[in-house]
Amino acid sequence: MLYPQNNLYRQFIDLSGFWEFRFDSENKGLDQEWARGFDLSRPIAVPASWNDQFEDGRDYLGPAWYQVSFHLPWGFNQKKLFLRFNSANYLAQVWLNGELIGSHEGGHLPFEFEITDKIHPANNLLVVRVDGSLAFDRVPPGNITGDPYDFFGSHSENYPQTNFDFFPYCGLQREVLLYALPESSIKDVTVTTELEGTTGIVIVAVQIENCEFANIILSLRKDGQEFTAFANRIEQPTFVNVKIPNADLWEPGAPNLYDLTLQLFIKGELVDVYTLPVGIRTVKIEGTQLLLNGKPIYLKGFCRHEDFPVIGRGYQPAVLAKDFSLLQWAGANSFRTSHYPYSDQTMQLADRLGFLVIDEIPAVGLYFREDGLPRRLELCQQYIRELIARDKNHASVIMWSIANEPLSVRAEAKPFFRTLLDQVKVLDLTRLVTIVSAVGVIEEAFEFLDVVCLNRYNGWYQQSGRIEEGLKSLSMELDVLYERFQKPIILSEFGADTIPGVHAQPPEMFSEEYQVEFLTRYIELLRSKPYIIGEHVWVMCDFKTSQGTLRMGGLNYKGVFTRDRRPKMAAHALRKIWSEK
Ligand code: GCB
Repeated sequence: MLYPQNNLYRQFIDLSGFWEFRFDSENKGLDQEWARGFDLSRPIAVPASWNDQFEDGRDYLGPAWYQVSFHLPWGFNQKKLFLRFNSANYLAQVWLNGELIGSHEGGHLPFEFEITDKIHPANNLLVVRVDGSLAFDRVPPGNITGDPYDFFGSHSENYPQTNFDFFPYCGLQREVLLYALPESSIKDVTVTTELEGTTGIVIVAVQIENCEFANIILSLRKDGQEFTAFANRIEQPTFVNVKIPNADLWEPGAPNLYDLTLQLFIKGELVDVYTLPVGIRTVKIEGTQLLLNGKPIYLKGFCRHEDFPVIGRGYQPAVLAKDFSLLQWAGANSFRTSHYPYSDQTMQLADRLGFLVIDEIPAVGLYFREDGLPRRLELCQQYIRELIARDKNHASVIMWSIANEPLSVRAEAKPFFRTLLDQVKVLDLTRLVTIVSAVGVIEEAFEFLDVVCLNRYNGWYQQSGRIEEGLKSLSMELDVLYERFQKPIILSEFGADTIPGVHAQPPEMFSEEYQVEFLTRYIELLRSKPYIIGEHVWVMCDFKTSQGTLRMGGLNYKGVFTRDRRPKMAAHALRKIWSEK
């Protein structure tokens, strides 16, 4: 799935701005045909979650309706036209000029529809119904009766009743794009890279739409150097290899990118061009080491959330720029997209600025009671398909995470994850796969994985106030885990809620000193274990979640930065550690 771009052959426009909006709390919009246009609307900003834009909207989870009108821009005539939604949470149905053009389930991943035959030159009406309700058979799930979390402690009294710890923000949270392609076009490109000594090998698989025979010219450019290759026959896909002697490799600290340009010719005429950045790098596990370009690398960084006041989970370029500059300032080299795929732009910046990413599908809070299990499996399979289609060409992505903290103590979990893992390996053999677990040694599905990820809060939820004691049991647990599975381990979450400005000596829970002590002591322990390949602190910034007794003001305060991106004492402590080693 190629991100739309503007050049002489392709165009896109962003339909972001103020749209018209209406809540549908009585669920009467479908019967009353709001799909043809509705009244009594109010203006809403797109992209952004709807929840924090209105006084009466925070806890309303859907359904709700959006509409906007637009004209076909100059230059879009005589082309194939598509509408692309970069994400809508959770269930979207889309009508253009009164006609249903499609629907999509699941937030955080893009979907698109061809509209060539449905669009008018002027006054098009686009209507979208978005339903963000929480339900037991959705992924991630919510409003589950009984207590699926009796293993960890209950989320069931939280409001809204999510099965996960972040606010279930809803709406058109990323941009909606209208884009145009030529009649025959480059439909998809898959780039993988290998190394032979110092020679980089770039393997490009090209899918062409609507032409039997064509020629492709492919060029890779960097710093005035150019490497070209040709393909004359079109098979689906067509493979083209380019060798780059003494290649400039991509890695944190040196995120070298080549510009890959594909040109599609039919009968000698140039009909389409697509350009994308390519980082040449390899990733693999050898013994207990994570190797990037054949050299061991240790992951230092954070889990994050897409979360900011007022915009909720909405895409906001300035917030993203700030977050990357804070990652750099702290000396991080990596992050995990906990607990759902982040915006396309996040991935583009990670490539450009040299961050390693563990890319996670929105499979958080999974549980394995029979009710709705086949449907949850199908949704996870859809998310894996969509995520790999979207992110497969990003050098930054080194690992796919297929779940966060599944309640996988039941036997059903093992075949469930075997199916997902096999699917990932069919779609992408070049990256690693993990599950981020809270159950640890009893997670039988670990045996299928490349890397074990473990979340731990000893000294916080357990051994509260006693970091030393917590670390002792963690140390033993890590050794047992390694002993059993013989795989490298990332401590993928560890952290302590911290109220900025609260101080205590000796350190006490919720104080800034306690967070410093907690994180630094954890890191000391992790660095003493040769099979540990990374440390990801929970969490980069404070973030909004459901209301509950553990979440003061509806916020998770484990941020090393506040929700408005100011450093707590721990941010300075991490910066010191991560800039030294
Ligand atoms: C976890 C979850 C994360 C929570 C965190 C916490 O294990 O993966 O979503 O926010 O703990 O703060 O409790």
